[in-house]
Amino acid sequence: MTADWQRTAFETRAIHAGQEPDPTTGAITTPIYQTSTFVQKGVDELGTYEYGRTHNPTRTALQDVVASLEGAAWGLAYASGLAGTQNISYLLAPGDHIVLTDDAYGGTHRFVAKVISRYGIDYSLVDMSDLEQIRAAIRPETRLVWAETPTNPYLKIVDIRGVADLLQNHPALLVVDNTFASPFLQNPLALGADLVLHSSTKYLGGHADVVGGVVVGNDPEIYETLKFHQNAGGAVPGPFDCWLVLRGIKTLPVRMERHSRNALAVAEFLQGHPAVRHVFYPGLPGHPGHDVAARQMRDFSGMVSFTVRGDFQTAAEVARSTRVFQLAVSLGGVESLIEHPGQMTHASVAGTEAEVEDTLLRLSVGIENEADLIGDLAQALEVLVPATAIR
Ligand code: P1T
Repeated sequence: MTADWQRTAFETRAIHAGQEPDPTTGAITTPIYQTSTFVQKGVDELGTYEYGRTHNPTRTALQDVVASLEGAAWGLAYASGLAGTQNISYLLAPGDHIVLTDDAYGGTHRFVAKVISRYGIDYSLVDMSDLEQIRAAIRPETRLVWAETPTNPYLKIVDIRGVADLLQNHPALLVVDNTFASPFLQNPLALGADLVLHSSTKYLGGHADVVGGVVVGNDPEIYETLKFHQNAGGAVPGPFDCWLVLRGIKTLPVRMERHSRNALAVAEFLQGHPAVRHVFYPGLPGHPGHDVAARQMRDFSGMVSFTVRGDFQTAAEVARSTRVFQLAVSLGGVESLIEHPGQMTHASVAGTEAEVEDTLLRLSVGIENEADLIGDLAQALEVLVPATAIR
């Protein structure tokens, strides 16, 4: 007997939804169906599965659990977050227009500005923490409004319900990249979004050992279009990668609680430090998006950005000097990371209107001991920032 998982709480669904014991062996853990093809009953009689690009049972389990956690009717898993973004772009046609957050992951900006713009799709970048700017940017031919919240790397907050209300009488779809929040902290569909994208490389996977993406939604026609193009294009995840994300998701709630707690402590520490100019963390009461975040998120997640007093060299020196925080792109794993967006994750936006400050550093605060994390930042800031830079 199994429970009706949809009636259970998030923590229970994270472990069980889409993951019934294996029907042939009773294995409690969803098997890695490492197979490229599935035997048919006859030439015109398929089983449930047919070919590994089209679908795979381990992938189905992953799609079902993320859909359940986001309150969605369906989910599709991809080879990366950007493969999911690319798949969504197939909903567009030449002449269409996108409104994109001016503070998106650099790869998302690059995909819109340097790839699909070549196929007759125009775009506007706006500060989506300001609903008026979104309203002003929407055109009759706008077909996608693409939000991230919190944004990457400035942790701006977009009022998801506010944007959905703006689009009520407009055919544009609202896509929310929910990577920085994870489904444990924020469910955009419940706030009026049409599609939710995750880079499952981040919090869903949670252990910096897999690259993947997931898109969820409710509209069956959009599902059919995306599914068709995914199969036609082929950017699908392998069964083992799906399994890694499935395993990560089981601990998502406990990890997100610790990420959020550690990040708040780190943000409070940085805020009081003389070598730090500004701290960006929506959990701080002084953050301009704090009230909206408190309304639409369960907690504030593990991403913290800050600018240092000084110049690029000062920031680079701090990034080189941490010992617990490892210098690397990506985020959302159990281990803490530090990076310089201007040179690393957002290097592709240099020279565009989306450029970031060169004194900006971004932290993915992991689930290590809080005092170790703060001690590490303290030694990097206090020992390595030249005294002359602290003014
Ligand atoms: O790397 P990939 O799985 O393709 O996901 C792309 C992506 C999409 N959305 C957001 C908000 C992201 O942060 C990313 C990837 N970001 C990083 C690698 C980074 O360090 O910011």
